[in-house]
Amino acid sequence: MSAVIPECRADADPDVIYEALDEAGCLVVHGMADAEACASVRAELAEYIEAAPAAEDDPEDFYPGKTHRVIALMHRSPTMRELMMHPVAEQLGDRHLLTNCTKWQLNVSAALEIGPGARDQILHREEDLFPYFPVPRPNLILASMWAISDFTVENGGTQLVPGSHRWSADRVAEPAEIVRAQMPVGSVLFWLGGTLHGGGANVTSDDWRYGIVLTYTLGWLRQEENQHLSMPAAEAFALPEAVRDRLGFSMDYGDGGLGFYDPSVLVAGKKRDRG
Ligand SMILES: O=C(O)CCC(=O)C(=O)O
Repeated sequence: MSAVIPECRADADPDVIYEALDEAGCLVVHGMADAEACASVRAELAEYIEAAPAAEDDPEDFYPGKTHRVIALMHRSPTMRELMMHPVAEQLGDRHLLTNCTKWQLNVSAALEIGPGARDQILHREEDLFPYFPVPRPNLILASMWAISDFTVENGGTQLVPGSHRWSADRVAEPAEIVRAQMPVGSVLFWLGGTLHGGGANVTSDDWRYGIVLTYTLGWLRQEENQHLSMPAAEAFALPEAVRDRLGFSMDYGDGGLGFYDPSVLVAGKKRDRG
């Protein structure tokens, strides 16, 4: 039997959405962003994408060549900040991550534009960042990929191995167990931190496949992308509290005060800026 990524609409029952994701380890949700929002994201990030180098050769590396990569998206794209707070993403984060923390936070924000000639990325698990936990690991990460262009089998649609979030570390995916995400612009692919996946090859199309990756992690883990350096503190503290929390500018109150700070330092910083 060939592998399948389940699909649903953003207005489906939240329990049905979570159960589909939990069961397969991946899920495409349609109708998450309208065409106007996707065009705004493109416009806001255009100068950074144009400036991002896409290696011409294709090294035997974790990251394939012929791909534009841009990070710090919460600083660079106000529209992406709004999309980050989409109720479906919030509900999935709560259901998946609050099992192991009291606050969850953005882990990585990256625009990935895969160009003609790019090869398949090596399959990996987002949670491989935390090798100290044995596989299958407890819930540590939720990942999402927002389609800013159509994703097809030909143009680099993300490779996924449904069900692999429950596999042991030594099981290797057979070709028939790997499926490529196909979705129209405005849909979002969600996958769990334990699900094997990787960028897709783009060897038969002339398109640049454009997706925005937002991954999330537990409030008490270190963020893979240092959000405190990707977003100036003064800017973070001008954002609504819920957004700032999602960026990780708050404490995880579990059994203590991880991430405590003195707000008067921020005020002092502002005074210094004013000269
Ligand atoms: O581009 C994709 O579809 C997935 C990218 C990915 O998994 C990565 O860059 O680690």
